[in-house]
Amino acid sequence: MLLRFNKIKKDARGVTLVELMLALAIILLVIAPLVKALYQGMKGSVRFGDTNKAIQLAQELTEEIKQKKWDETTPIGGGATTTPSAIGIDGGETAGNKTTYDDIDDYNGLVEHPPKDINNVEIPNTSHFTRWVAVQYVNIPMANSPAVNLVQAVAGPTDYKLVTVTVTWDGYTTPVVLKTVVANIKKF
Ligand SMILES: [Ca+2]
Ligand SMILES: [Ca+2]
Repeated sequence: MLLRFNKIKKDARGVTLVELMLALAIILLVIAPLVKALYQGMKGSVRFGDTNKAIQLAQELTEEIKQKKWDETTPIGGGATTTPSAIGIDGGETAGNKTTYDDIDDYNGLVEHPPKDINNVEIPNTSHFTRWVAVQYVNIPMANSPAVNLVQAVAGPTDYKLVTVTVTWDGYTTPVVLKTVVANIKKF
């Protein structure tokens, strides 16, 4: 009887182990796609967050630039100038050091990786972002003009500067590009 009992017990354990293994296999089959979907969802969320952060970084730099003088030869906001300066930094200013910048087009050609605040201090948690700036003179044709493009790039000085801030980040697919036309407000 004792031998028979042991045999039955051994068989029962064997069946239980097989069932357990089958159950584990089924659980893995069910969980694996769920884990994969969850991982991809998290990756999507990160990309969405990066895009929002890139928009914020583009807006902040645009606002920083707009606070500067319209031109090296004008006050803040603009003013009469018969000889607008060339696009770019001017005498006594240092490329890449924004604390020396005092007019809009000083930012032309600026590349920030990582982005820096107005005091040229790195912005925390933005090490995987890069910002580029381009500034150029443009014309805005009159409303009745047949021109297809409302804003036209030109070589010579005008009363309008187009500021283009582009932001990219690790793993980006489409960069964030913010274009702003800043007019010279002639007060006198
Ligand atoms: Ca300047
Ligand atoms: Ca300048």
